[in-house]
Amino acid sequence: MSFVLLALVLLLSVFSPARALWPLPRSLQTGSTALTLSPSFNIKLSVLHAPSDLLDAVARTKQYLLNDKLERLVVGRSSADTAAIAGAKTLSALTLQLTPGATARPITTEAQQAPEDRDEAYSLTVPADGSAALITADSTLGLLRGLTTFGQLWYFHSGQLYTLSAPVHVEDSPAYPYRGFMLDTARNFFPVADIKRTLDAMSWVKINTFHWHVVDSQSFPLEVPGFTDVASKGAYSASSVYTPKDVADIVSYAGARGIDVMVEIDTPGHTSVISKAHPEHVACAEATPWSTYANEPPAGQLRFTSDATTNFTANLLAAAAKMFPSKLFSTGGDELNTNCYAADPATQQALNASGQTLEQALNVFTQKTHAAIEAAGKTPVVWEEMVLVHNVTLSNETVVMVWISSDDAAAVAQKGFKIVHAPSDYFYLDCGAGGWVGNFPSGNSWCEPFKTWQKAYSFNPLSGLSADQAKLVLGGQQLLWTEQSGPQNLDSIAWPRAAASAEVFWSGPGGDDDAALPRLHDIAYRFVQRGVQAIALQPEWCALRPG
Ligand code: CP6
Repeated sequence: MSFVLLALVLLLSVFSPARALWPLPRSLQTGSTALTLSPSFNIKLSVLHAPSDLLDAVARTKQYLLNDKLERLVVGRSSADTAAIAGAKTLSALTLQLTPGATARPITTEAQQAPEDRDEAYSLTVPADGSAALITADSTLGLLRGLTTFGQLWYFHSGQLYTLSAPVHVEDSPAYPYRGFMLDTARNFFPVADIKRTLDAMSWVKINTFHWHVVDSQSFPLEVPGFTDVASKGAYSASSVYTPKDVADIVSYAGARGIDVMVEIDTPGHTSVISKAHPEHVACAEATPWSTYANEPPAGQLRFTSDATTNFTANLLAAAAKMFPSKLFSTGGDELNTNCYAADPATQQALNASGQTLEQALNVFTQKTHAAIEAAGKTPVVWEEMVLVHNVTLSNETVVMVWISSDDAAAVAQKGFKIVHAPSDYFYLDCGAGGWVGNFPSGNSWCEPFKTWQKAYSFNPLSGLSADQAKLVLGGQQLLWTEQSGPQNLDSIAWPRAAASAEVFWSGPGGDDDAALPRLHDIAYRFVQRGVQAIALQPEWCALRPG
């Protein structure tokens, strides 16, 4: 019995050094020597012409170290550890070094490359003897990821920051190049400050893509130059609008945190609100009952059989694309309702005149809108229906988001498209639309079962895929649809749950829930310290153990 206990304690002391790290580095070696962080601790840049966003990241890291105060040891308990800290060596410097020959480009520039081109690898060494710690990387983005890990190593006790696991050596790089988080700002509006706070939280768990589902049928809060009437007539209010200045602010805030902003202008479905400014481009906006013509109210879809509407859409997308430096741009393509077009005289007339089927017309529309995206130097991203339901012709480069079921990934990969996993059965944070009674969401049918962090954490990106299909997986993301969410519950519905996929796609799948919980608890604690109201996953008591 006491042997089992001893074995358990030994096991805990082997695994506990990683308790505060999220996502878990891909290679981690730790010792068992105590080390404290000097009050005059300094981060030195051994980087020629360090870009300002790297300097800012250094300043933020220092701020977090001073601020987090993550307590694991309680005064009067764990006297051996307290004594070890009292007698520990002190770390007074961390050096950041770019690999010789590498250029110090802004983190923002590195982050805004195509997913496969981003270099997020770094190594981190924290010696046990108090000599300077070191982060090395080939890119400033890698240095940022290293800083994020460094900031997770430290606990707080009696006025001091310490680790009990020196020396530390980390060799790290992500398993997948796309690790995202999606926010819908159309069902309910989120002020810029909420989005920035979310970007901070994303960066703390090394999420690198903000999929911004900015507009939908209910509201159009994006002010697109040349198309300002769509937002002025389609936003919920004059203040519920993202101006080009707001967008630039969000994009640069994200970039400095190693995050690319991929915008989605969902077409041709989910576009009812465009009818406010351009009724001629929207079919069935007034059709009743809405439930025959759309999955949620209000019904209304772009008249893609019309040349004028196709040109309008291509120009709108091109203008929106100019606002975002990302290489990715989502044109949506989900949940198209064919009843709407069957009931639309203008669409039927156009089809009769051209001799096309609806599917052929959709193909032409998609070619033209995607050509506009490609002319802007970007790769189109679509929801899975474009491939599995409509079978439109898409460039091989197109990225397909699998959402209806995780089981659909193989069918998409079979067609040779790159995949982002966004499955509703694992990764939906919200309740979606639920059912509807009249014009109001009713019940939370889509929430059932609620997707726990454990559910998201159990996702295997390669499940059901052949070796060739597996190569097409770019990564994945959790998603927050906001029919029943708003700024008030943003933090608590998203965090720390959305950290689950961040680890799956950085560290790889197969993590054990019991081993993950203390680490997730610790990162959630830091979130709260830094102003993101992540929810508790366990009684605080559980964390107040030595380790
Ligand atoms: N809006 C848009 C939505 C959803 C999708 N697209 C959605 C569908 C089902 C559930 C949740 C959300 N609300 N534009 C699907 C990609 Cl359960």
